[in-house]
Amino acid sequence: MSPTITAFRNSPDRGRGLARDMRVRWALEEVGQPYEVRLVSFDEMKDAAHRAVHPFGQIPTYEDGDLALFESGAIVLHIAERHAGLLPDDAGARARAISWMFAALSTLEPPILDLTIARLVEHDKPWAEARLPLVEDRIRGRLGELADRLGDGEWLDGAFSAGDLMMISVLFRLSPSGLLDDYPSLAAYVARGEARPAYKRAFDAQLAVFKAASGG
Ligand code: GTB
Repeated sequence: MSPTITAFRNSPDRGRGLARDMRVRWALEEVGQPYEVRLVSFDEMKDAAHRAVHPFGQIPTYEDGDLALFESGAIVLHIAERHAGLLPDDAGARARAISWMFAALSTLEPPILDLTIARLVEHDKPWAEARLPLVEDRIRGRLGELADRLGDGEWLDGAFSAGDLMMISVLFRLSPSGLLDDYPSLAAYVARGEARPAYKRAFDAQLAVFKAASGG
């Protein structure tokens, strides 16, 4: 049996691959694991049945036999641990790749999410204009540090890993902002991720959902 993941029935990102099912799809494509997708509406996400799997009523989830997981990081780590291709065999390199996954989720993603909230949710607040540059500066600080570490490397630590998959997925969320343009090595790093055949398959699959939902 293939695992089943959940994704938006009508993604507000209009198929741009910004929702967090994208990283799970990408991981499954990288390891060659076929999967099913259960599309859920915003209402269905808040149903008791969905909350039994995802306590916060969100996507993505992952179900495989008796196992039900939520949190994109935990799901990608689970996939990476059970299949070859996303974590190195060497114990130290494996632990470092997992560190990069955590860095993506807990050091880079929070300020990037703050920017989305500042632009989409808080834009009409009286303090929004003053806050936006502070949020952007926090992101720039992290991008500068990340660019320093990446240097002229292809990936963050040797071969492509789940750490890169998660970091690129998080950085990709900056695409609409143009902030990555000031960091050409990071923009190129994200582009290398997007060029991977597994990324393209995952992207096309989530885009097909949007196209079907919008009748196109
Ligand atoms: N920490 C969790 C994880 O990593 O899995 C966060 C999960 C999460 O935020 N899920 C969002 C969700 O279900 C979808 S991805 N939201 C519905 C809800 O909370 O009711 C976040 C997202 C949403 C929309 C866009 N967009 O339109 O561009 C991008 C990302």
